[in-house]
Order: sequence, then C-alpha cells, then structure tokens
Amino acid sequence: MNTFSLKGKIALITGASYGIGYAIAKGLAGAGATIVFNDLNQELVDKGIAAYKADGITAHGYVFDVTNEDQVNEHIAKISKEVGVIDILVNNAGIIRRTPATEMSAAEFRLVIDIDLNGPFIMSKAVAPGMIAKNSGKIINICSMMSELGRETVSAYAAAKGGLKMLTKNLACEWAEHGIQVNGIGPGYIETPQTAPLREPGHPFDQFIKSRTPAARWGKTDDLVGPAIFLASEASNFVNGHVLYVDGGILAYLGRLPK
Ligand code: NAP
Ligand code: GCO
Repeated sequence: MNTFSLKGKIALITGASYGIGYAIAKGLAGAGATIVFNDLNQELVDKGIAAYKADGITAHGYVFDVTNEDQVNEHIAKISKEVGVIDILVNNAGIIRRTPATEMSAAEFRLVIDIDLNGPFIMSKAVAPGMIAKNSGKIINICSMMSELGRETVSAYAAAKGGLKMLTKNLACEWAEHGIQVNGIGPGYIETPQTAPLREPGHPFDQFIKSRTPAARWGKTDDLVGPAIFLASEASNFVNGHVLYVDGGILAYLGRLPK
C-alpha cells in the first residue's frame, strides 16, 4: 500500500477552500501530503484554513488568481520558500456560466475559458520547472462530463473542459521524459455549490441526472478522493495523458427509460 502514500509530498490544490478541491485536498492530506491551496480572497482562504484545521489538517493558504501569470509566478516562488517545491498540482479552480450561446457575450465566454483553461496552463507552466529539476511530478486537471459531452447553455464551459482534456494529453507528451505524469479527473454530476442551482427542489435537472446516471444518484465530493490519491501517487507512474471519469457510469449509459 506504500505505492499510494503521499508522505513527504507537497500538494497544491487550486480553488480549494470548499467543494471538490477541498475534498481532494483533505484526501491527499490523509495519504500523507502537505496541503497548499489558494483562493481568490483572504476571507475564503481564512475560512478554508479554519475548515482544514477543524479536520486536523495544517493547510497553507494563499490568495491569488490562477489567471494572473504574475500573481501565479510570485506565489509559486513564495510557496517554494515557505513550504517547499510543489510535487503535486491539482488544477481544480473553475467556474461555469449557464447561458444560451445566442445570449452569451464574448466577454463571458472569454472569462470561462480564462479561468477553466488558461488558468490550468499558467499554473502547470509555473510548477513545471521545479518538477523537471526533481525529475518527478504529478499534475491532475479537473475536467468534466463536458470534456466529452455538450448540453444547452454551457458552450464556454464545454469548450474549456474539452480543451483541458487536450491540454492534459499535450502536457503529458511534453513532460513525460522529465518524470512528470499529467492526467485528468472527469467528475460526473457532483453535489457542490457549483451545481446547487441544478439541485433545487423540483428542478427537472435532478431527475434528469438520476435518469442518466446508472448509479441513479448525484456524486459526492468524497467519490473523487480515491481516484485523486491514485493519480497523485506512485501507483500511477505509468499512467499519462489519461482522463479518469468518475461519473457513476454516465458516459457508458444511454439513459433510464421513463417509468
Ligand atoms: P465550486 O464549488 O464553484 O468551487 C470552485 C472554486 O474555485 C471556488 O473556491 C472558487 O472561488 C475558485 N475559483 C474560481 N475562480 C478562481 C480563480 N480565478 N482563481 C482561483 N480560484 C478560483 O466548484 P466545484 O463544484 O467544487 O468544482 C471544482 C472543479 O470541478 C471546477 O473546475 C469544476 O468545473 C469541476 N467540476 C465540477 C463538477 C460538479 O458537478 N460540481 C463536475 C465536474 C467538474 P470563489 O468561491 O471565490 O469563486
Ligand atoms: C452543468 C453542470 C456540469 C457539471 C460538471 C459535469 O451545468 O451541466 O454544472 O457542467 O458542473 O461539469 O461533469
């Protein structure tokens, strides 16, 4: 079981004050990693640090925007001095905008692409030199069902997450010779603040997702922890450029007949 150990490793999870990022960070901590996370403002970071502490984890929190290359480079250098060189990067920070394409402004489209696709590129480029110097590193990009499927109103998000799948494959090709594995996790529909509007009582999407999921339930953030530990550990040293879908079977399923 040592192959799944993250003891002595430093993991940076972006946007991890709550939600999927928080659950993954807590899981990586449980496997022995030192946790570093960021969010957009000090209030969120402070709340995150308190939440990690309540879970028995001493997390290091930093305030920076993953789309701002100067802020990212400044903070990766700061983290290297204050905590250590990053061994594991989880590109989790992301947003969604649910707007019909005919009504979506170019600015709104660009915002989603910037955070969900440019951000992971900027973050990966910033941590790569430290990983290359150590000839070792793990990068995990949080993709989506929308890396493979489309649906109404999420054109920008699907374009970003489809691009993130291909960025995962391309960086895997570029950095494999340096001992770095770049993979993705593609969550299904997970109960977090991001999907809360879709789960409001009586919202048709709730029944729709349960009919499209063989497991007939929404995913929990904890469903993503084991896959994240696997891709962050030596257990996945020969897995590269792969998106591991954790979706309860959605991508395998045509859908349940209405009763
Ligand atoms: P969430 O609850 O909305 O949390 C996203 C986190 O990212 C928030 O802490 C947010 O901070 C932070 N963030 C946003 N923009 C940022 C930026 N520019 N720089 C730094 N941090 C930023 O989302 P989630 O449901 O946990 O999803 C996390 C990731 O999983 C996202 O990439 C999402 O696309 C993906 N995903 C989610 C699901 C799902 O069903 N929930 C399924 C598949 C994939 P603020 O609070 O300040 O906005
Ligand atoms: C939506 C949802 C999805 C999930 C997730 C599915 O509006 O369709 O928000 O996009 O967030 O990405 O994997």
